[in-house]
Amino acid sequence: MFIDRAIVSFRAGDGGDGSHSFRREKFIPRGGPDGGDGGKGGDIVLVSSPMCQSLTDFKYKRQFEAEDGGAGSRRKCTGRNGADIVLQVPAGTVVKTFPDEKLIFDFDRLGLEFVLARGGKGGRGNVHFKSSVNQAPRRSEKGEKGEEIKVVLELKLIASAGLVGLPNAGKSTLISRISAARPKIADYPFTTLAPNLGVVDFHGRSMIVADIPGILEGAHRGEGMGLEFLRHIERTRVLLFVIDVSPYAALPPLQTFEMLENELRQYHPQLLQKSLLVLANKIDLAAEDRGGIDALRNFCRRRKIPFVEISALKATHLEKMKKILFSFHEPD
Ligand SMILES: Nc1nc2c(ncn2[C@@H]2O[C@H](COP(=O)(O)OP(=O)(O)OP(=O)(O)O)[C@@H](O)[C@H]2O)c(=O)[nH]1
Ligand SMILES: [Mg+2]
Repeated sequence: MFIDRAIVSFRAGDGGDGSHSFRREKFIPRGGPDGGDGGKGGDIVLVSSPMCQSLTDFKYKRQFEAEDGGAGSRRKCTGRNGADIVLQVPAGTVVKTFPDEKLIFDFDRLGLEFVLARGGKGGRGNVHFKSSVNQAPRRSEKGEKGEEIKVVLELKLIASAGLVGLPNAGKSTLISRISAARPKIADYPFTTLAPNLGVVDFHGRSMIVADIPGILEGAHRGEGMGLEFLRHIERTRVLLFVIDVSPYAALPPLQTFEMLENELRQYHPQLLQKSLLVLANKIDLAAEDRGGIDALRNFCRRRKIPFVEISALKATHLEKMKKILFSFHEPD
């Protein structure tokens, strides 16, 4: 199962208590204080790792506790430090407070490390409290409490371009033609239930394209799979609208475009400020009457949106499409 959102509680370890003990040895009558310090509690650390692709692990375990520090003991022995817990998250994970969802940390690339909850400091043992006026301090400190926090982990895939379209438009077919991704493809809606990423190469350059589940009219009200998956294309630079222009499509091409645009607007108007590229797909099936396709083409011309007729299935005009796609994409 692909999990891209989880609510998880973390508790760092408490610091160990300081000790108050006194040196007791046969020939040293008043040996003085020798109570050691408590150890530090373990931290909870998150790391963005290439080994981790989704937040699935947090579906099954929603509570993590790092180890407490050990108590100090006699002969100035410091307690053991509690072990840290280091958890892997995929690059693209954002950490937000629960329940108000304020941003705490953004793992926007691989290899980042963030201490989410700090272990408590160990308490000081009574050796530290000896002074000229108090040779036998009975005082020692308690260990500090470890931090506790409940957060929302949310995955926003890191892709440069996203495929947007009605169910069955041919998005997965397209990504399977332009990258090594092999998503499930079938002649029914909602074949894709989780996003797929593909790396697309073009003359020595490459970019990541996300194939996401199809969007229906009313998705912003929860129709179909809703708009949840649009979160994955929030960060892309380019949106590719894949529009079925065959006679078997659910809606005429221009109407499809308008519906998709409207759903995106409802989700987040800023999505529409990205570069757009309209792909009229399934031209291999296009009818003699091209009225619908021409209406969409003319509309795109007026709006200055690049428009390419393709057949994902037959791999027609995909080079032309890639050329435009890469013209939007400046190397990071
Ligand atoms: N003739 C023709 N059929 C196509 C073309 N592209 C996709 N198809 C077919 O359309 C159907 C749906 O293709 P998918 O790639 O699964 O569509 P999708 O947009 O990923 O669908 P969802 O995952 O359900 O949103 C499949 O039967 C494909 O073979 C094309 O260019 N020409
Ligand atoms: Mg699909």
